[in-house]
Amino acid sequence: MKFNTKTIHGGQEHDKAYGAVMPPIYQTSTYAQTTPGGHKGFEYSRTHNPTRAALERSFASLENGNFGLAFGSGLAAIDAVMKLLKPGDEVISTNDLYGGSYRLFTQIYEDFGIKFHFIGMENADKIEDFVTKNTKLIWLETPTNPMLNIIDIKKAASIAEKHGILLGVDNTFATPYLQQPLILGADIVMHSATKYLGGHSDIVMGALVVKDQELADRLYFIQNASGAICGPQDSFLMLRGIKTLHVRMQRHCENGKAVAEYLNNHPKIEKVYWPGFKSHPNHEIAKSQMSDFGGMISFTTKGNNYNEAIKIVENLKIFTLAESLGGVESLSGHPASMTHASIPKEEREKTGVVDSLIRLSVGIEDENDLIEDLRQAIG
Ligand code: P1T
Repeated sequence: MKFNTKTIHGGQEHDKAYGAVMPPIYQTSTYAQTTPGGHKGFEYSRTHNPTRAALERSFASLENGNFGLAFGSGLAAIDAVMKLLKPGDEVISTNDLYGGSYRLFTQIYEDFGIKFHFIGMENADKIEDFVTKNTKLIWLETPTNPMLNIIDIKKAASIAEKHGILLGVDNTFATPYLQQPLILGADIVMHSATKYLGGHSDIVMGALVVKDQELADRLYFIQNASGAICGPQDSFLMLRGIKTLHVRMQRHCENGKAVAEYLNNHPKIEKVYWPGFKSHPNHEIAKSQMSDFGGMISFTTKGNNYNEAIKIVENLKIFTLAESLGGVESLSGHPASMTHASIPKEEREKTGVVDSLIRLSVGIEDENDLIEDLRQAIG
């Protein structure tokens, strides 16, 4: 089945009772048993729910995995991956990553005795320099949030395989429409499904997909034992959102290109971060592992002035100033004071998250309206 068919049919079957084309919302916490253990495969909705199960099959199908897991948020999904680890274990992570992931790693899991190495992975060979006998996980985002760095997944996977380490890829920015990490050798693919998968800024949810049965069993155990699941109503909405993922992503990419090129030619703009530019340091890797370049763009203004950046995001009218990304509507954000505020200033500035950095999630509105909005806001 091709990707554009999988978004609609992947892992789905018509409802057995009435033939409903969409899976029913099984709004139930529990299931009748005829005798203890005498049930139809469902006992309690933390463990299993038929609507969530339909969504988990869809996730698995989109990412070419065998097993999908849905969680109450993207961070709950990452949290489940971290629970695979034990005190003394080490993780090598991208140094440019979502501020909430960094906060989870440094303010919760470091206290539990996990050691994190945050490194620039633009040259993925560097990962190997940090491998020790305790390294259990390589964790990367590509493209990264918010600097749009590109990391060579295949190379990271070969290092992980050589040393018997798990490779987890946060595929939130790319989506499986653009990039399929399991095919490139990753063991775990993760999504903040809140973003492009849901696509309508109305659900908070996380996803994991894996190929390996034993790894899946450990993660299902954690999902049930820790309980950070999502409900049936949200599962239904997520399935509905996924059905248009391919169509939305195509437009996100077209509009993203138009906006990136407009900004790149603007005299007040210092630098535009977007993997579609030939000048992007890892453009060739982006071209080889992604089918297009997406709708996420970051940029800085000349002079790196905090007040000027704030004024631009305040002036934008169609781009809404808000946390999050990946919805049909365009959003702007100021990472240093919003999504990445939990990363200390010296740390975030090392990766490029300076005071004038603005992040755009380019939506699927008319591209001319978006460019006109930027023109009036930047001045
Ligand atoms: O918000 P939540 O669904 O828990 O997902 C966390 C998360 C994980 N990974 C990446 C790459 C993310 O971008 C996010 C959430 N990011 C934002 C809210 C944001 O505006 O960047």
